[in-house]
Amino acid sequence: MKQTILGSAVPNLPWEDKPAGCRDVVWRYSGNPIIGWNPVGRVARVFNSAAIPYEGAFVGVFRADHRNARADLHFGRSADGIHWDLDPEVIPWQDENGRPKPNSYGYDPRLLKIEDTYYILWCDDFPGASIGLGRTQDFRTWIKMENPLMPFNRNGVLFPRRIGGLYALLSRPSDSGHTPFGDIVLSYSPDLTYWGRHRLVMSRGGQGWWQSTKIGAGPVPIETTEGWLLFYHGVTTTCNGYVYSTGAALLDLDDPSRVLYRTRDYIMTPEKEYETTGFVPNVAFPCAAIADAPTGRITLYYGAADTYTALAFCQVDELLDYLKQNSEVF
Ligand code: M1P
Repeated sequence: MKQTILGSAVPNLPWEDKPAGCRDVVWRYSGNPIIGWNPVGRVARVFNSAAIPYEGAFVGVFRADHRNARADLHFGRSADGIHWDLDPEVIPWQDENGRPKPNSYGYDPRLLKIEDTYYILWCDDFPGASIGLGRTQDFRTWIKMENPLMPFNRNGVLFPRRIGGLYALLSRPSDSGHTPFGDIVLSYSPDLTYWGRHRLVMSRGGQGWWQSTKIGAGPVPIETTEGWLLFYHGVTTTCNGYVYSTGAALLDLDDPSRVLYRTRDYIMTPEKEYETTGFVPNVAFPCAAIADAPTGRITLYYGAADTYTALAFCQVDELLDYLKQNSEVF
């Protein structure tokens, strides 16, 4: 069998086959949501969170909205990627000199490994929304690094390897509120501190209204033989507020500001009750994707209605075929 995903095997990937008769290219886990209301301590809701394989099991960095409605980041572990043991305390960030450097707030984390270090990106308070960046070697000592970009900005997502010798970062310049605009931009850095060579990757809009208001990168891009597979959120504005759906795109491997394909239609939109009903209705917001390279299986972790954590699945070859046949690049 040809291997499309350039990555590792994850033999214990959480997975469920596509249900008979399902016509969608992405399908949901029948046990959703995997994290419900009030999972631990002061934490009321856990959603828009990130997980990766680690030492034969899984670890995650979770967006946890506390009972005072403020968001921060918590660490968690899981044997199977489905049942999570969340730390009741927030991640204890420190600066480069070991002094405590707590977040004012933190949300929408992404988690990845580059070379021998694990990196966490999140929406940080600069003041005002900006990209936060931190690192850890062991998920015990957490070092907060320089903010990569000036405020306001959200949805920072690093590529899992250097491209042309440089670190590459997707972000979505924004304002400080519930931003009514947003496109995906690429920036490069030689050292994770100084960023430049900014390029527009994708804009909101197109024929489909589902991504007419704003778009933002989702999980860390997956390297495939055909390009970087990027899941992203697309937002439309209705008379009752924003609706967050999920799309996918394929970016050029050497120059990821070049969009090769981009889904014309959403691949997932709020349909299930746990997506349409909650603290913020009508949100399906992916922040992590774990791929099992030999089988081409991809498991998405997404936040539902700013309340729940949920799983969805797809097969890389099927998704790439779908992308090629149902693409709109503008
Ligand atoms: O409430 C919906 C989403 O709103 C914001 O998303 P974005 O800034 O990308 O548009 C974030 O607060 C996100 O966490 C939330 O799910």
